[in-house]
Amino acid sequence: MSGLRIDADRLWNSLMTLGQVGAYDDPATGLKGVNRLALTDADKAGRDTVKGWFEAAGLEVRVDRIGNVTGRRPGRRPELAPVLCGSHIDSVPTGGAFDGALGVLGALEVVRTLNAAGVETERSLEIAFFTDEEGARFGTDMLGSATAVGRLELEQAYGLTDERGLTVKGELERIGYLGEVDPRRAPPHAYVECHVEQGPILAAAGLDLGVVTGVQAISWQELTIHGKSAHAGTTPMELRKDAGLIAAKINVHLHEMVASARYGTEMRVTMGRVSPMPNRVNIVPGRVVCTVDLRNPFDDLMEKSERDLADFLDHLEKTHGVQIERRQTARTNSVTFDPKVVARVAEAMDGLGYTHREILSGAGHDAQEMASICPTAMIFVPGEYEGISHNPREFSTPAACARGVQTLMDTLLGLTADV
Ligand code: HGY
Ligand code: MN
Ligand code: MN
Repeated sequence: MSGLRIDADRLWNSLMTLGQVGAYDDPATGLKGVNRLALTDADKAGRDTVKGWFEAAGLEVRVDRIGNVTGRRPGRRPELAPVLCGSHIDSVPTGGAFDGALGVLGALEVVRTLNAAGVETERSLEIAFFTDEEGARFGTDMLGSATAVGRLELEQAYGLTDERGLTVKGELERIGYLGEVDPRRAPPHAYVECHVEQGPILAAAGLDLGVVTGVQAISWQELTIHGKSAHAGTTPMELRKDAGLIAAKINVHLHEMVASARYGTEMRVTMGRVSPMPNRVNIVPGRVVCTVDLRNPFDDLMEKSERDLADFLDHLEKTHGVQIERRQTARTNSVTFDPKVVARVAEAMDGLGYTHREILSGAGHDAQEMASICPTAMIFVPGEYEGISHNPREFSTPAACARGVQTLMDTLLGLTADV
């Protein structure tokens, strides 16, 4: 245990202040939600706010060519690889104040605490927020961190477009975050990320925190179903090529795959976006764009489920006379975090007297990208209301957030002392 204590109120104030940036009145919940969709004006406002806090904390701030922002707190041994921590501040359109923000502002709170105590670390400490972790606007998740580790090529990332055809590069330029630093970063000594669990497990178990051992596999596809638009009243059923019916059949098949448990009992499926055209009451939809999000802790079962889906799409094309375009927009295998860093997170929690358990992450995180270039681990903070997330109801208590960030600090202090 370091003996240094973070300032829980200062952390909470930062979280609530950032939570006001991109805030909106959510009609579905009657709550204030957060909409800081990547590279929008709201994201820019959030970036400007947090970058200003990085600078006020005396950090050497750099913006790279994909818009990742990193603040460096030099240590006594600048020649050694730094320890990195952070997360993201972009959100889904119906987000809460904690997803991503806790990891970035928790890292900032560690810096603020070290500054106030006049503590100099051996290794430098770097804190970062990565561009478009959510993938909710440009279609692929962990965009900034995947570019930083080389899983995505910069030019490929630049060319991604949103539903209005605006490109990542154009939007980075528009909001003033098209930096000049090469995003491919040298491997840090280690990377640690604090994040809300976004699920019910820790709260249900009455535990203080989670020690994250890894992330499950993720597969995102965008399907464009080409049928034939036609009059809803005059077109006999047997003459229709109803793209809406095909999308529904696909969704039912996805849930049948889960119910059959033939790809394991932990497979998760989501058809999050369904956009029919012409989208009018009296026209059979001639085209539907829909998305398929598959998750599975086991890579082999994920691959089998993807093949199952592909075969079913082929079957629909043959039996319904439609054409289904398929575009893989995100694909990551499961990731196992470094056991030694995972152990140091657990030791920090034990030293602080926090209860915890190991847990696999159901959500994707920047940490899964960093794990490909350096020893990595995560800290999960339990959420209220069954850990709901990607919903304005997302909430973790001040005490829970403080426990997560205190653990982050103790873990980082240990790692920066590795020489
Ligand atoms: O989709 C995810 O798992 C993450 O929230 N981007
Ligand atoms: Mn997140
Ligand atoms: Mn998220």
